[in-house]
Amino acid sequence: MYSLYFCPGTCSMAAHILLEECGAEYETIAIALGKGEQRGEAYRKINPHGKVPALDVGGEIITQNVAILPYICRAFPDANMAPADSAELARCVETAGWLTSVVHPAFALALHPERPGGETSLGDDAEKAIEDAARATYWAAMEEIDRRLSDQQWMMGDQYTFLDGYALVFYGWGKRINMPMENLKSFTSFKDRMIDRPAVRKILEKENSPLLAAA
Ligand SMILES: N[C@@H](CCC(=O)N[C@@H](CS)C(=O)NCC(=O)O)C(=O)O
Repeated sequence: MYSLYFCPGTCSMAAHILLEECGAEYETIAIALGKGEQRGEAYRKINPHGKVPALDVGGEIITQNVAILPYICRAFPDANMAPADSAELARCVETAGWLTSVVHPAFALALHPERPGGETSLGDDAEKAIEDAARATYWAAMEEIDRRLSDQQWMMGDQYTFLDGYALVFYGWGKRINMPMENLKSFTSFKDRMIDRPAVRKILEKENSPLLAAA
């Protein structure tokens, strides 16, 4: 039995989708990020870094999407959610690493350009410059994913993998920061294919995702 600490609409959706795709037995524990629950004493005992997702596997806590997603795939080999070939697996993790280390931080800065200043306001001009740079980085990443999907149906080609649920998170975030995601035809078709998958739809419904309203 797995317990997933998550918050709707955040990057924890990738693990949520994957558990469902794998047919895992799991429960979910919602952490109210908007109320700061991730910084509270109780959740710090689960993840001292105060972030979702965290996956509890019989008392062993795993954090970070790049660790959680391959871990789940390995626990459910029959679900075939990770490439069997070592080089292909490395490519898959490579893209997950890029999403987590480049694209995710760009989204966070686009949404909260004031955060680098901490307690001290950086001023409107500096915050605007941070926001503009973050949005440019994010949009370039969305275009890169769109190009990648132009001649393949899934992020890794013919095989549907853990990377697909993770990529969907970023499509949703692009909409959230008012980017013209529908102009990215291949990425948008991918989003539609994802929504057609029963496991994905179930999680989007459970997380009350705006992606369904837009579909
Ligand atoms: N690199 C981490 C990032 C985790 C992360 O930043 N999660 C966000 C939600 S998308 C979070 O918990 N934010 C709460 C906060 O920063 O206070 C991963 O991929 O698991």
